[in-house]
Amino acid sequence: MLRPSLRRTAVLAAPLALLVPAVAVASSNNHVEISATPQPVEVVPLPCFPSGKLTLGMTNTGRKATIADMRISADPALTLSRHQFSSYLPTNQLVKAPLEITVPRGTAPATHDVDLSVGRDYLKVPVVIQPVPARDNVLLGEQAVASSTNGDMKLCGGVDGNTDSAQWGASGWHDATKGVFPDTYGVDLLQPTTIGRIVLQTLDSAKYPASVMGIRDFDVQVRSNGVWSTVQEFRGNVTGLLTVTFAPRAVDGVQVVVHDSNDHGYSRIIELEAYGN
Ligand SMILES: [Ca+2]
Repeated sequence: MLRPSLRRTAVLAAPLALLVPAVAVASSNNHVEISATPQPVEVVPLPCFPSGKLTLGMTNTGRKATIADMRISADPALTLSRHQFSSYLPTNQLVKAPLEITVPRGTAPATHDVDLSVGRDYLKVPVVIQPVPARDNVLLGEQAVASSTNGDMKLCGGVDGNTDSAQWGASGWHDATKGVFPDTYGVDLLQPTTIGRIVLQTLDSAKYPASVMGIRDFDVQVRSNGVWSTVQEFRGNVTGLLTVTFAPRAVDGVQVVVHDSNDHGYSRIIELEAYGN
């Protein structure tokens, strides 16, 4: 479908060149190479699962700098974070932009395409919708909920499976209300799930130890039938990795209520996990 229609556009562009020189120069002299990695890209139908991340690229292989517009479209089963990527393109320089692809929970495994086009140039990227993986950590990829999220951070960062404090910027969460507490971070579960152990990682790296940047005073809570109850309180904490165990119970939510952090600024959580035992 895409190929013939693009050819038609290319053929039509030639006569237009006489009428609209500015457009014609760009389309006849400039060739834009489109790239996308990885291929195929995999998507898991969970709200916070770390998947469906594509890096788009445009390289102007013509002799003159130009401005290019990449059009991005896909099967309606896929939700795209953008439908256009526009950029000034110097010659022979790769210009990149991220594209996030998500699918609703319950979407059946299948392969679809994302179609990328710049003028006459195009690229089809296969998107493989995976089955939801079996998970010991029942919070992994589920819907995160927070009192606020700092603009540089991702709400899903605390349930993305990445517990590495060194990758804090890419995979952690912190609130947006500096010096104002409490802050809450947690997960809504779709249905009651039995858990008996919660593992919490606050920021704790060589550069940013928990004793300086981690959360200090906080309550770990679970929700059953709409009511939150505290399973453990921490006060004066200076440790990065914390485990809370309790008599297993069915819960539909887990959260951490932070009353203070060691820098008295932000509440930083790298990962929140929950297990059956
Ligand atoms: Ca994380």
